[in-house]
Amino acid sequence: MDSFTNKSEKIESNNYLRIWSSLTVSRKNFWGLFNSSKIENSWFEQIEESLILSDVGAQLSKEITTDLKLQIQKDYQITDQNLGRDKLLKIIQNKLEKLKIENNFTKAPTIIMIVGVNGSGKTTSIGKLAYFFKKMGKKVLLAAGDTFRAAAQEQLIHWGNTNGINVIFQKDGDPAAIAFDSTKAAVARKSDVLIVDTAGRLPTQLHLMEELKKIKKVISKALPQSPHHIWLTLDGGTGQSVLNQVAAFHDALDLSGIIITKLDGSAKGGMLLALSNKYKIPVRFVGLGENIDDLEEFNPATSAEALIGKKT
Ligand SMILES: Nc1nc2c(ncn2[C@@H]2O[C@H](COP(=O)(O)OP(=O)(O)O)[C@@H](O)[C@H]2O)c(=O)[nH]1
Ligand SMILES: [Mg+2]
Repeated sequence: MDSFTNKSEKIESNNYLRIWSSLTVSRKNFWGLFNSSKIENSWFEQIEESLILSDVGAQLSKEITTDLKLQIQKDYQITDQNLGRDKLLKIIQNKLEKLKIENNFTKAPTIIMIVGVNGSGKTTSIGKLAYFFKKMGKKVLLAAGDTFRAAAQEQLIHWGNTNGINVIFQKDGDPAAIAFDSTKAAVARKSDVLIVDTAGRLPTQLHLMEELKKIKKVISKALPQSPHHIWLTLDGGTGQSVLNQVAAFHDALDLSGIIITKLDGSAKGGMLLALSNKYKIPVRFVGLGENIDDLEEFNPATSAEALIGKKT
């Protein structure tokens, strides 16, 4: 029992450190705002500005700041910025909690389709997810459904080889046919999880959005009630414009999850708040680098703290 507790605590703190080190750019915006023993009116303006600079969006930044101000005015105990920070943290955390869901993949096979714009991290995330599921003891199968670029299939085959996982691909194949065959194969081979890669596309490319709907449909023909999940990858550095991507993909496909990638780069993370304000689509995972284990399940408390910084 003891060794188990120690181990899980260690994992928890590792996760914490990784998310913490990822959002430095956002945190910098809040530097020096939690030191003073007095809260002046200008402090609220600075908080609002820092939220905007962290990609939270102008309107939501205003709402959060107004809420913060009201709460602080009501609570006479709060006199210094450090206590004000605690209130801000709670407001942010509460919003992020709306994006959290317990990942639960008990159906076998669970079919997961990954969609998103070019370069948003679909194939890389699939590689990391394969590793994640394999570590859980699950039998994983991958489908190289990005037939648009030959290199994309090779990239997935590489990820498969790294993990000792089978990848289904067809040279010059049709993505819907690959998705159909892979789903049948996942059933026949008694796989626990099948992850289907797709070619990147812009939501404005309507014929390509139709193609995704077709892929979804043929998967359901191969196995009724599937795909069980359709997840959208979003580049964490994209800022506010991700909302348009979410709207279009959700409209077409009824998403059941989002993966925010590249939070380790210059991403500010504020778009998480923007998402929580507008959608009820859970953030399943966050990508924190290019290595196979650079993927974490989304954690609202850790992310909130990483966004604004620790107590001073
Ligand atoms: N730093 C970093 N790079 C990432 C992450 N996820 C993907 N990438 C990189 O982003 C680029 C595009 O990724 P890819 O998976 O090919 O995108 P796709 O076109 O959506 O399949 C590649 O160079 C990846 O290595 C991440 O979480 N962090
Ligand atoms: Mg790809």
